[in-house]
Amino acid sequence: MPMNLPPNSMKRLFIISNRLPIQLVRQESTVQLLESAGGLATALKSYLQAQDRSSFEPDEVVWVGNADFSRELWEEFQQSKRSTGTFKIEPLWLDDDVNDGFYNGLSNSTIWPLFHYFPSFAEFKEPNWQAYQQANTVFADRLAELYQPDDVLWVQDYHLMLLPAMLRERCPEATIGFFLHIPFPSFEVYRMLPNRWREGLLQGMLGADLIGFHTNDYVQHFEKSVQRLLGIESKLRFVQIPNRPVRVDLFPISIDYERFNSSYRLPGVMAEREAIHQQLQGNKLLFSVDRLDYTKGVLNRLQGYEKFLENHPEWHGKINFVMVVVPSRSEITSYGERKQMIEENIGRINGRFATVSWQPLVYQYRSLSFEQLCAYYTACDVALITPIRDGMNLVAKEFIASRQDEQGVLILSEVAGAAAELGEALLINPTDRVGMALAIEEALSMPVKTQAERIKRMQTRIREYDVVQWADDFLTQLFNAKAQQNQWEVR
Ligand code: GDG
Repeated sequence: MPMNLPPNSMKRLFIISNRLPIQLVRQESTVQLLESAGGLATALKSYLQAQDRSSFEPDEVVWVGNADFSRELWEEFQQSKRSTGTFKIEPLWLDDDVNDGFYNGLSNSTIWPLFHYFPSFAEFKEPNWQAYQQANTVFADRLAELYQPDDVLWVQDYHLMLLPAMLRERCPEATIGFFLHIPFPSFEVYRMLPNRWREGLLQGMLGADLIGFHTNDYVQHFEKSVQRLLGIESKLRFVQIPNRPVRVDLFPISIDYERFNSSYRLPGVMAEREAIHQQLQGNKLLFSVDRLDYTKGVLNRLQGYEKFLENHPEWHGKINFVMVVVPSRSEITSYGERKQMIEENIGRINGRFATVSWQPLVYQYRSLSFEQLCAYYTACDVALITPIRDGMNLVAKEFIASRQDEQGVLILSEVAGAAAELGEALLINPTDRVGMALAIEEALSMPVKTQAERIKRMQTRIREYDVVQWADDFLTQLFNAKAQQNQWEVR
């Protein structure tokens, strides 16, 4: 695709997300820097770490987001003159009550459930909408202070949907991109938001020059909502705002393929894998890892596995399912309740099938190190990834990339964004327990040659469109969209 501006015309790249990708914690007398988990942080950090492969060379990358640490800790860290890595950090601090209404409230108890097709979990509380507006305004005001011509502002995700328009108001000439990491739901679901909110969020996003989604479906759902609620048509992927058409397109997010693929031979990963194999004593291994979230389909997965055990007594004693659930959003009631339900179901299934020498389910409620994660990806026979909805799902791509041995089978929900690219996986409907049980059986009996053929095809696709390609594609289109708008104005 031709570039209308030279790639290095970007002065600074601002990545703007709700949370920063790092945490600071005090350990004894020093301040330690820890990495934050989660899809958005993993993807963008991977991009920044692999920036030597990118065609964009900003003078500086600045990550703006809410701090999980105090101002005092930040000052102490700065005084120690230690670096935060390949990018600078610009922390923000929201008042506690604003943060609660914004983060736990509107972001995670309204937009998150609704956009993942859980309308019955969605709350519609006016104070939360106010807090959401206030939080977005704090971001906008700070960015307006920092902004200089030729900076690029890349706003991330559903917490900051109002921000692009607020930035446009404060910095009219700015180059602004917006990327949504979660699904954009169908119009019939989106319209369930109160009128001012649903129109406000769309107007907010339309402050950007380019709006990116993971899949074609999400793009179409967005265009339809803009047309039905704002009466603005789209043509050839441009929302036709007078004088400033806004580009919308799909950019399926990806991973650092090489990092996962080469992890296969890391000494730490090899040692962990060996330890797992010894514990398995020849048994087959099913593996899953997700944040604790009702969208990830953990309960359905348990029920599918239970059905499999029920239908296949011949597999009893010969298979283990390691299910890792990573703590997340524990302040929100629906998340705590879900944890209890998951643990009750695990207890029930183990109680139903376990013997003195065999436990069908091994549950770990914690996060794994990178080495442990890759060891499980490469030790398992089947990865079970069964979200009820998922914007993309990076775990699916990481599992495929890490299989340098070209073995293993991916069972993947058809409503994860990743399903659009990973058609060689065994695609299942996450609500269909019988279908899931059949897929487990099919996966366990798949010939190694077929496994290799499928994995190789998926690996080629992920390698060709890795996270660097994803970000470069987005930034290239952002510059093109801006240039096209400028031509439009001249006309
Ligand atoms: C959102 C969207 C979209 C998880 N557990 C551990 C661990 N992880 C890492 C995985 C992966 C990331 O966290 C999770 O990414 P997902 O994409 O699967 O899910 P979300 O956090 O919900 O991400 C999602 C994504 O944004 C990007 O746009 O794909 O649809 O919901 O990278 O590896 N990493 C380690 N230990 C763990 O225990 N080291």
